[in-house]
Amino acid sequence: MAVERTLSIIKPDAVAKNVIGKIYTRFEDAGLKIIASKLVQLSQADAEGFYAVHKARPFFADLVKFMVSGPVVIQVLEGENAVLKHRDLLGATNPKEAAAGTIRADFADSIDANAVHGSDSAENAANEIAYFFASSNVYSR
Ligand code: RTP
Ligand code: MG
Repeated sequence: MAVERTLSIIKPDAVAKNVIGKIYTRFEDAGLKIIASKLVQLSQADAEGFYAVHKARPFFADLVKFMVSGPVVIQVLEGENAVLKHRDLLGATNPKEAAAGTIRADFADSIDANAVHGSDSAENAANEIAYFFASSNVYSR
């Protein structure tokens, strides 16, 4: 199994609930290393650029509005099969459909406020990581 990197964002709802540490513990317990991390308030342009792939979708405006509604925590996770492993930890996009014990089942309220973003492929992960972090601020270990 290849060592991969993925981009993870703890969204405003989970930051507001004060569960950053609980979510980080789940990553660490699954063998994912946090190799870059920052707490930031995204601008409208940051959020629109990040979600540009969803620009034509009906939920785009609400998604961007939600992502700028408060600070987020952005991290790069590294480990074997990191992209899929992280998405398995998150569970289904809609928390009502997320399996018991997943992050979204335990911490998310709705399909909009669904606690954490995760890259959906290694290729998209590389682009998303570069969008938020200079390579000099990613510390593989
Ligand atoms: P994410 O990108 O946040 O990890 O979530 P995902 O891959 O599971 O879902 P995606 O299809 O990429 O959608 C991005 C985010 O948009 C919101 N969404 N709302 N109202 C809706 O039908 C709808 N569909 C998606 C969700 O917050 C989702 O995480
Ligand atoms: Mg997605």
